[in-house]
Amino acid sequence: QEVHAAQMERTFIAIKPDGVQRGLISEIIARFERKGFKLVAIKLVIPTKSFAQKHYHDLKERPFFDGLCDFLSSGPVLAMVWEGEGVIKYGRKLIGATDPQKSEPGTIRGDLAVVVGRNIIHGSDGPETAKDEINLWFKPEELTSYTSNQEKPDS
Ligand code: 3AN
Repeated sequence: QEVHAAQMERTFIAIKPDGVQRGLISEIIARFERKGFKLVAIKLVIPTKSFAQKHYHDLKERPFFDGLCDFLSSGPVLAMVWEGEGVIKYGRKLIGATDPQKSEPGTIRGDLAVVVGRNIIHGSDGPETAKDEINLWFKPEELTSYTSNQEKPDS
């Protein structure tokens, strides 16, 4: 029978310079992999400040905007696209609340971060921002399409 959807849900996830610098890449990727989400794009980039401003444009009125953009452009960011049923919302759940003082133990920020200005990871907050952020960070040809083992019904 036909089981494929038109386009499986995708989200943009980035490990920010503090997470990369602290050596948390494998720890964070492991959590998304073990959950069963599928990595469809990944690259390490140092964004320019103007690129960071585009990424965070929704926050431009906030007092921390300038410092936040300086920080995002201060070193390598691991940009990724993850795919799977419910990945946008559940990805946020894996990440935990924005302020690491409020994120639950067991979440990435709850287990690995202490302050909001250094909360190590970004995840899209909804379907529209996911689409915009994927388009901002990746060219269409950088997004791969394949079937992972976990998706094969008889494996
Ligand atoms: P989230 O990353 O959980 O979606 P947003 O979109 O409200 O949270 O904030 C984006 C980023 O801005 C956060 N990851 C954090 O690095 C930074 N940020 C948010 N609130 C503050 C704050 N009060 N002071 C400093 N930085 C903040």
